[in-house]
Amino acid sequence: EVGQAVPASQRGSWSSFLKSIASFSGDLSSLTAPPFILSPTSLTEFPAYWCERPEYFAAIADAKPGQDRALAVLRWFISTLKDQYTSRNEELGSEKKPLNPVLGEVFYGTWPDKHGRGTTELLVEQVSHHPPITAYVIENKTKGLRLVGHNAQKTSFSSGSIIVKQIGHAILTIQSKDASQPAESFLITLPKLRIDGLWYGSPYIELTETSYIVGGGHITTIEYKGKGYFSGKSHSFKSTMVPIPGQGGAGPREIVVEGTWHELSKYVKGGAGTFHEVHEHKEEVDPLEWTAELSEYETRRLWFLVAKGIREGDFELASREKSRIENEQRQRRKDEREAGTSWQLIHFEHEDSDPIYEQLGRVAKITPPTEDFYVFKGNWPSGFTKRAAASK
Ligand code: CLR
Repeated sequence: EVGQAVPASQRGSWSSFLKSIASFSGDLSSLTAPPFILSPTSLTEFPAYWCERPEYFAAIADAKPGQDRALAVLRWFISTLKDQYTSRNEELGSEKKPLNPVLGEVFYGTWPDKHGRGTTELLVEQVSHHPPITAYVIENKTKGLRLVGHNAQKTSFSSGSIIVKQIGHAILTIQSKDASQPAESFLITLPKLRIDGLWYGSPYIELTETSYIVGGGHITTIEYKGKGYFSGKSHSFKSTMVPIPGQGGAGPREIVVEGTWHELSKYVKGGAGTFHEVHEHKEEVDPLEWTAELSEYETRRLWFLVAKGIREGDFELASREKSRIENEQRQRRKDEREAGTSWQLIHFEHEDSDPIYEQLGRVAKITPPTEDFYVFKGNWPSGFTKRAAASK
């Protein structure tokens, strides 16, 4: 029966929501969904998933350049998937519909320095509203690591599932400890998602197809499968790392790792034993305090009452506040049109192509041959410096 997990009073609106997604592809964020499926979290908070296990991020800088480092990048990448793709199910009971960020919405936060791993800093900006695009930077200055990327989604509907193609990529840069050496870059592409369980009202994500990590003289191809494939288990993956011809260096020619990305993976070739075990312990980002300097568009401040309404079941409050925010946005855009101005990005500059993507992507024959990019201007708000000083 439709919607076992749907409150009886919302079954009607859940089936209309399902009908509307079936006959629609593009930007799901604009569709109205019933209250039970709403999440109080804005998509600008999602880039924090890249760093909820900051020690694996830091370990990339400590690894030896070459194969060891490429493995450290892969281990960190795999360590982020559980939080990225299963945490709403674990914490909220199912996948939910996140809040759709407004243009210029920002989210800032840090993870503290512990055991010499350095402080990790996160800066996120919503750089487009239609279609929704989120740009982010994650930096560990002590270790010389910086991850810059952006994210958009193309959604379609196929045999009862929502298919989400992730648009965008991330570039990880590692500054050498020897300042005369050039920085090293890794290109990271993103998997495709399938959202199942819609009929019952308890959506969950499975990853499908392939994503890549290219850099450090190696290409890693990660294949994702659900139940009934490699290991017969949900959330399975198989990664194959090979040296880039002519750049390989020492080490086995091919390293294959297999397992599940939310639990345990093992070497099946070019190594032995456990590759990675995902521990329960994760660290949520600590957002910067609201100060006068922080924009009114700071995510948690902007959505405070909407989120409160959703959490407390006061959907009248949630929808009133959501309409207020949306109307204000429409007014802003209208004012800009009339004044002949346009919204200026705060922390990023848009480029139509990305030379690092082109260069590393070509090596692994990744398509498309180029992608646009949001270059970080380096303007961290002073709240980061103040927090760093206070923690000394
Ligand atoms: C955003 C980027 C993150 C990984 C990630 C995880 C979950 C995805 C989300 C991304 C994009 C928006 C998303 C969400 C799951 C559900 C939601 C696809 C890719 C859609 C818009 C909502 C569908 C509505 C049903 C749940 C009813 O790094």
